[in-house]
Amino acid sequence: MKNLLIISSIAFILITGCKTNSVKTQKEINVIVNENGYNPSEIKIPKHLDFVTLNFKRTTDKTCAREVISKNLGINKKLPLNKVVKIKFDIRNKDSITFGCHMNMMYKGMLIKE
Ligand SMILES: [Cu+2]
Repeated sequence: MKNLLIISSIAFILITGCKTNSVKTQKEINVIVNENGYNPSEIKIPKHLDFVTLNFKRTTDKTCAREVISKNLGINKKLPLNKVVKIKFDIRNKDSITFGCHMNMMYKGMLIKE
């Protein structure tokens, strides 16, 4: 019985340890999309993060940035007006990632590890 208690408390520590760890490796950032493109367009994230979720919200029709495309990551998502679109970026083994609209010239965004 005592052994079982010890084992279950070790398991508990391991599970909660993993949970804290996964929180540390993820982050959510809000990005507003308007006439000026993605705001912020340059997003700095701590080096130790593995994933970052950007919550995009397009707030105007007067923009060409109506989607988020990142070819390297195979991301291509439409941004409906005034709806939050969550996009998870896998940033493991990457220093930076760029994303943009379909033309990929006018509006650009960048994730930079530092
Ligand atoms: Cu565009």
